Amino acid sequence: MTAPAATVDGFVAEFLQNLNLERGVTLTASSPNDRYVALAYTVRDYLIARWLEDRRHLRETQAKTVCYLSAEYLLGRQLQNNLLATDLTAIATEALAQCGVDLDELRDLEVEPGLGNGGLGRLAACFIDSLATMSVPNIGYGIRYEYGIFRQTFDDGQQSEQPDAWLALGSPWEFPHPEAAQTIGFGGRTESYVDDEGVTRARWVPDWRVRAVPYNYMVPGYHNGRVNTLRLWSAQATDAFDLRIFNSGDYEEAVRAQTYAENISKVLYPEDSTPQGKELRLQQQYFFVSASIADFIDTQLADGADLATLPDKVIFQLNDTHPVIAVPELMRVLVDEKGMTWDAAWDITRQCFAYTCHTLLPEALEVWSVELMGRLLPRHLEIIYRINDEFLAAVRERFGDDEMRIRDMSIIAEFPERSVRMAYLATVAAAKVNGVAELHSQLLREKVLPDFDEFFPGRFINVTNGVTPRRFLRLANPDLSALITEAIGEGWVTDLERLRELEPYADDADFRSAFAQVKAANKRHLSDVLRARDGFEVGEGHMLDVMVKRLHEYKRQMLKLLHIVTTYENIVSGRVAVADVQPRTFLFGAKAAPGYVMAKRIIHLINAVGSVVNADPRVEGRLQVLFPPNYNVTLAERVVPAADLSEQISLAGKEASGTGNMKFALNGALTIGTDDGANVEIRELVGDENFFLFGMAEPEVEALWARGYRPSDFYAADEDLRRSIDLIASGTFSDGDRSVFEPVVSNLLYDDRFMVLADYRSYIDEQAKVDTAYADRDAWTRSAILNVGRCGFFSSDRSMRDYIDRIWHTPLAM
Ligand code: 9GP
Repeated sequence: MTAPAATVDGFVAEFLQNLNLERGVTLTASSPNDRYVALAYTVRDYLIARWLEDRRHLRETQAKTVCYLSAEYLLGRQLQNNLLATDLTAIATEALAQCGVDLDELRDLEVEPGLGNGGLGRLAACFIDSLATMSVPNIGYGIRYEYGIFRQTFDDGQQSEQPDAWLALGSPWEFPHPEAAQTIGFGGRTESYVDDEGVTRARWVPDWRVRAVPYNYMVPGYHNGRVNTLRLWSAQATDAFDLRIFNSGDYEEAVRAQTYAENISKVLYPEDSTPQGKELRLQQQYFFVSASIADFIDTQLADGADLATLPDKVIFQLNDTHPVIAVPELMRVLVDEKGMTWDAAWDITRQCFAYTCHTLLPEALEVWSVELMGRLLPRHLEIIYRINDEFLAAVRERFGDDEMRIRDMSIIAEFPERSVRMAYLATVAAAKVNGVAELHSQLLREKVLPDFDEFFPGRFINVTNGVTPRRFLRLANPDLSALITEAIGEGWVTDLERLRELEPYADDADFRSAFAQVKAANKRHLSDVLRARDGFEVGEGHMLDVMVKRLHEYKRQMLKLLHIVTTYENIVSGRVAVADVQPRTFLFGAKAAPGYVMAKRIIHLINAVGSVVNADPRVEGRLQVLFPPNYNVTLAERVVPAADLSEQISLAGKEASGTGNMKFALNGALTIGTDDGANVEIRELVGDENFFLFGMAEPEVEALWARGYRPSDFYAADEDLRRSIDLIASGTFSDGDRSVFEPVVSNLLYDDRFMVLADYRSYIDEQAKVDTAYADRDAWTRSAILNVGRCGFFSSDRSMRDYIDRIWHTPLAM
């Protein structure tokens, strides 16, 4: 099969044909959705030949493949990215114009697949983009949730959640393959039996099953003709299952069973960093990893391939604890289904997995109760027990009968209930365990898993996260991209370290002026988008101060809000002249997990403060608070290029890495941040003078906890803080009703787990420095250029090279 001619005429012909054949309409009778789908099919047509060829080649060469196992992929819109990858944007624009169709209008029709919560899922999407661009053999495996992350709306300033029906109009980017479905078992029991050779073996007899149907998505590399695959699994009832119940005459029960099975891939769990330990979630996890392992062995390995060589063929990268049930699953397949000895299977398994930990929050390290695991996956529980027994025997051999240590290192926890610690299981099984930023990896070794680090020297390493420059610079910020290309040539898009060549331009007044114009144009563009979307306007000439990320107490949106309230209070009480305040638009974007009550209260408070501030003539033209609902990848692509100031203000030691911080710096925003996650590395690279650092470092946080932290002491000692908290408590932002935000206030004064009050003074003082710095616009622009020039390290291409060198040892090209 060959691709259509990459010419305007070729594109027009293909587009019109797709309208006819795929949509059954003519151009004149077509709806916008028809045109969007036909366009998507046309772009696909240019990719398919390469895709088929790459898949054939991969099967033939049996090159070692990275199987990325991730419960989340936050992809963002596909159309523009695929046009960029195939270098078809100009041709498509012209071809559509000849048909009287506007490409931009069609682009805006696409509903992004929101199959992730935040940073973790977006990272997975950046990684598969980089692997394709670097021609590394890769299959991304995950779940095709029918409903992705909820759509957020505000009712009276309070979050409400609507289902995300991203598939309502179908998705032209997916290729369903029901014929390649896998059958996944659940429940039942295990039994032992004697095989033909007289060996006693174990087997699992599940009592219900679902079908896992793969949907393939193309993952094109940038301008290299390479197309990798993302394979997402959708759950369907098995025929056997339905028929059995149906034949018993219970039609309703058969329908119920079908719904039960299909529920598995129905909806993405909306908890970010704090999994809830729900049964359905374990079902989802096992469902997709079991299907993925079977798929790899059945369809990627050559017929009759020797499974002993599996580690030469694949590395399964575990994206957080969510897919860790893959470890006992591979053991089960090798021992129970393929007849290997336990030791041989364990030897293989240990080489086939690597584990990335993305958190430092203890509550985010998943545990599953033994009761649930035994009920849902009885054979896996047996396997986990045996892995644990052998591991603890090795620990005993090395350290003697140190019961305390044994208890601390056991994969099975005894309190508060017997449960399986998935991070421990992953650590025991993985060839390498990595954190996602230098500080995070260090804390992981020293604080979270120190016994394991001692026991497995060299197993723990760091790979600092990165972001794809294709989507977050080249696509999202076309004007800056053009300016960069004009200065240093094209190569930076796939070799981001080349941005270093921009450094001398920071001292070039013409370049600074052009750079500042791009920033101003991006702000106007954002303003246009927000006006159409939410009726908002970014203040003309304002500094755009942005905090966009999931709403979580550790990220400290509350601290940002206290800064806003302090600034406002200082003006309205007359202590600070309005003319002395740098005009700023504060922009928030944040979803809260639907069950996270405090996070939702904070959203309510941000909106409430915004309503009062935005309506107060005393600060008009000076302060503005915008909180567009439903922050997602599509909006991020508009916000990031427009920002002046990037807020990365988590309590030190809590944010594993952050990736938004990288996107902003690469787009020329200056960071105000704590010494946390990848902020540390950003500051090292851009230089102290181009970064606003504040707050306690992690050891100081620890020391304060150890001394005994009393937030009310900080409240009592700082007048600005007192006035700000009192203003919130007074009901000023809640029509005089003091009860509305009382829980937020009490939480700050009497609990404050994330030490907002302890870092308040330092934050306010640093914000004053931000104001002063912004007043010298030219010097600010210089710093912004240096941020761009020095952040090439944060390309996900570099992250992928680090994974290849330090963990995967896969070939760099097929
Ligand atoms: O919270 C981390 C975030 O700091 C990091 O950038 C991202 C990607 O590594 O992962 C997040 N972790 C989770 O969402 C759950 O562990």
